[in-house]
Amino acid sequence: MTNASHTDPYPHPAGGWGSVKEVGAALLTEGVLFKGGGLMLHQNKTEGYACVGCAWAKPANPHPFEFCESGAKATAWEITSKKIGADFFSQHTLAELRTWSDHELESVGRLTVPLRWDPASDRYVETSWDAAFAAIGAELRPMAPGSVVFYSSGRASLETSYMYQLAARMYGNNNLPDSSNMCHESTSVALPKTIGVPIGTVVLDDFEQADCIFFFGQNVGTNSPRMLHQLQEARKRGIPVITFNPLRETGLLHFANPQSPADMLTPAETQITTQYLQVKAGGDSAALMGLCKALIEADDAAQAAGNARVLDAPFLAGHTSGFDDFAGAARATSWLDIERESSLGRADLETAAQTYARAERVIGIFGMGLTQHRHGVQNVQMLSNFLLLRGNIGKPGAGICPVRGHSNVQGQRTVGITEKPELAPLAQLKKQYGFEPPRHKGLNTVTACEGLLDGSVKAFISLGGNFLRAAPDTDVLEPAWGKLRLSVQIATKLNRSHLVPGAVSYLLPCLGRIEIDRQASGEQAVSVEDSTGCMHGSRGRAEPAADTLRSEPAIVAALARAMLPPERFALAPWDAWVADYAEVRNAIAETYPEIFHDFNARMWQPGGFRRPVPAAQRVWKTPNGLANFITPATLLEDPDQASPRDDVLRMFTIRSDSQFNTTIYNEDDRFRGIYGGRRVLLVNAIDIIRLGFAEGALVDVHGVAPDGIERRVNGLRLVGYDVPPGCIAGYYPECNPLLPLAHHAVESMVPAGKSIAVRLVKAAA
Ligand SMILES: Nc1nc2c(c(=O)[nH]1)N[C@H]1C(S)=C(S)[C@@H](COP(=O)(O)OP(=O)(O)OC[C@H]3O[C@@H](n4cnc5c(=O)[nH]c(N)nc54)[C@H](O)[C@@H]3O)O[C@H]1N2
Ligand SMILES: Nc1nc2c(c(=O)[nH]1)N[C@H]1C(S)=C(S)[C@@H](COP(=O)(O)OP(=O)(O)OC[C@H]3O[C@@H](n4cnc5c(=O)[nH]c(N)nc54)[C@H](O)[C@@H]3O)O[C@H]1N2
Ligand SMILES: [Mo]
Repeated sequence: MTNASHTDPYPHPAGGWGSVKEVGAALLTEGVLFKGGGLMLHQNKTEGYACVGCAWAKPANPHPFEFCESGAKATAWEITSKKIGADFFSQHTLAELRTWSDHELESVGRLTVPLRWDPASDRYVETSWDAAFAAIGAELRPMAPGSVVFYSSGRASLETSYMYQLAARMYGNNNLPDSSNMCHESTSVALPKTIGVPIGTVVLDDFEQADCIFFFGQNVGTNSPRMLHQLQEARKRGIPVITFNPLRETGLLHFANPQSPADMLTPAETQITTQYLQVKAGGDSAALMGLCKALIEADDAAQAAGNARVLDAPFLAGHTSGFDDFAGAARATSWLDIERESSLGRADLETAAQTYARAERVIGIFGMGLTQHRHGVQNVQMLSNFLLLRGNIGKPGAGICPVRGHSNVQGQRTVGITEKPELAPLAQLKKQYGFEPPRHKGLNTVTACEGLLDGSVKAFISLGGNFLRAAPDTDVLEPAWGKLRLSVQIATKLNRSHLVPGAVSYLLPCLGRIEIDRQASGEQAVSVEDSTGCMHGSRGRAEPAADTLRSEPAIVAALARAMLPPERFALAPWDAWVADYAEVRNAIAETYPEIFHDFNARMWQPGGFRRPVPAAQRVWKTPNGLANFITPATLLEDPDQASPRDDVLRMFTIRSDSQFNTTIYNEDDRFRGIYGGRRVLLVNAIDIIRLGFAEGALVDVHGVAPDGIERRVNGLRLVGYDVPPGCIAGYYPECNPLLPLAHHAVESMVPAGKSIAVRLVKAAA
């Protein structure tokens, strides 16, 4: 990796010709155009395959090209014609591969054969599937169930995920952390308390009826670009979009639809955001409190003057609880505190509040900018409070819209991937399979890391993902990982987590979702749940990278056979499931009839079939049967880390438009105008001078945490950037060594990657 980067502001809209060029380049480099001409036409289509990129909703009437630049890159990356087998590994030791960058590792192509780590030569050597499972089973059978972790990244299908959670529970634990633990877990913890569902209430149709949109901490142009179609349509109707983000993100500023000839031939681009508020990282609770205060005080004034109410009084009276407390807190909060904590001005917040008050149907969209904070749960609840004030939940054109990350991360939770036993249908599993599911709390991402550090976790099974790079405290965790007795990695591409072996380590290559999956009953389909709670079928269309690959359901079933006592394994029809995934769907429907009845028939419904979301009908599945206002505990981002020292900066970690999480397609960040290197920090010019540096200087970044552990990332280059003073941005995963494991959201335990306390030090020569 290099830090010989340069910057070049990106003057163009998101989408547009730049996007078309990038899509072509991505397909070409990976040799995809030659592999199957019409493949991309099947992306996100009924009877086609669901994109392996983000989880944004797939419309019932898709565009001919229902994909975006990011999705095309993800597709090209998965079905690349590059591949590696045993030869590759005979040439490289793990020690050598550990010196490669994330980009270099994945770009060698698809894994094709099952591999066993040979400690004597420090190389992966080819093994047979049978030998691999025999050895893995021999390790797992005698282990204490509590010492084994079953991680999953949010890409695996509903079918695979259901089988995986059942295998883990039959093995004897609820140790099912998933990528959601680092992502939208704050949402899943926040919303059941406020509106009684763990997911959003908005569907695509709502975008057509909304008359105002509020956007918090989500980078739509890069991370869910297909949503730009809904936003563009909404903007063409003239509705206001108000954005809260410390960075002025290209996709949130303007968009040219690469699928519209008119947009491409004329310079006409759509302005997306009508009011852009560059909130300080971690300042959203304060900003939202400002909005709520403005609305509540305007309502007080309207009542005093006998004018029409500003708030939706009948809704507040008939549907909610906790309003008086919350309103009292809002009135009591000073504008001084709000302005200081959000770094936004009162006048701007009042303007935004007025726009909100004029609208009848408001959607609140959010992403990692709210969830990955010490007060991530509270941030989400503040957005919910704000929407409830005018009854903007549970009516058409309005609602709360968390934008999920991985393409099936929401669905995994729906079919039982959770470490929280109370969220899994344990009684039903007991009835359906005749075993006693474990009732104790399992490990989440943070507690699994703690277990790795204290040695209580002895085996780590990864269904996809790149845990070592995605998790916090990289430099602390990596050495601990080496103490594992067993590491089993099920993956499509080589990554860092595969290169830090335990005593016994296997790397098992699987089919991707875009590939044709042939089993005994013929070609199989799988299913996923999108961000709006709609379930879609997905059928692979590309020839597999190798005929030695196995599907994820087949691997999970073989794992179950290897690790479970035979009589326990016999309690579920694993072999029949692998032969025909429709049988897994029947089992899912039996476990969750309300959501998945007639699963096989409904999965190809255009636009997907939606799971019941009672809050969308104003039925509140909360303990008191009402929607709850929750008064925030504090507006300070992190009282624990409050430091009087003014050389401590608040770092937020970001993704570029050339990455999917830890998968780095290339080193450019076109939309932000950063080229040729990710080892940079985006810093306000005033801070650069104030701290005695010059633009372009190399710095070492030191973590500032009360635990006394030295955390560092060395040799980052300072780039003067339009970011609020006191905040700096750096790339994930490169900056993860600076993120302390203990610095995570209250209640949800999502690592607080959007506010890391750091100091900059002149780079050691
Ligand atoms: N192409 C592509 N698509 C992806 C991914 C990818 O890596 N690449 N990842 C997928 C996954 S798993 C996820 S979870 C999603 C992530 O998608 P997002 O939710 O968009 O997450 P991030 O890119 O981490 O950053 C979100 C935005 O929050 C802003 N931000 C940072 N701190 C704050 C804050 O304190 N307040 C506010 N208001 N804003 C803040 C940042 O400037 C950035 O614009 O995308 C998914 N889709
Ligand atoms: N500092 C900081 N840290 C963060 C974040 C942040 O914003 N800042 N974001 C967090 C978030 S939101 C998330 S979701 C996590 C992501 O954490 P993970 O989900 O663990 O990581 P990914 O980078 O998505 O995983 C990529 C790997 O998945 C494997 N893979 C790809 N497709 C498949 C497939 O079809 N099957 C299988 N079995 N394997 C496959 C490939 O081998 C690839 O190398 O990171 C979190 N970490
Ligand atoms: Mo995510």
